[in-house]
Amino acid sequence: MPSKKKNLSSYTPEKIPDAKNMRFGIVVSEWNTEVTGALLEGAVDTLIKHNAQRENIHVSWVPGSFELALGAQYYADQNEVDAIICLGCVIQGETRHFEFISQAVANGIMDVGLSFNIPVIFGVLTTDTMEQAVARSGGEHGNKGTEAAITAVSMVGLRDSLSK
Ligand code: DLZ
Repeated sequence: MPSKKKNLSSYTPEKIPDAKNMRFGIVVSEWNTEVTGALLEGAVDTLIKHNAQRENIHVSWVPGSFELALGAQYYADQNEVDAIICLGCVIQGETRHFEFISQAVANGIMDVGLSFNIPVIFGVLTTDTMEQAVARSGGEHGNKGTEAAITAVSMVGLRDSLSK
């Protein structure tokens, strides 16, 4: 378990590849928009910080996290982006909905990435409470959107370095 003060988004910017020529699709869930909007802001800010061009960052909203994988597949199918970032927030409720959605989203996102051979990043918070989600979307534990963006840039960088 991370300590209360640990910022999970800490990283060394110099180690991240330059994203100037990279193209990104971001799929965001409308459920818990106050959280997913903050994840989106963290992701976009981070991509731009690493030199991605604003016109190369495409954002699409889907109704809920369950739809993230299909949204990602639409992007992958068009073959016009180098990486896809999925952002969502699933909060534990009183029923088993949480487990079904979380598992399905994780599996679906993994499937799209492996099927299309493109990085599809799992930027989905799965928390017990809204407070935990807020702490991880620009609060004391950082921003999972930032982490997702860094992962996307790193994976495209890895692809490029291996294809040289
Ligand atoms: C239905 C539902 C519930 C109960 N909770 C969440 C949630 O916490 N986070 C989220 O992103 N989406 C939730 N959804 C909506 C589902 O993801 C999906 O949009 C619907 O089941 C329709 O397929």
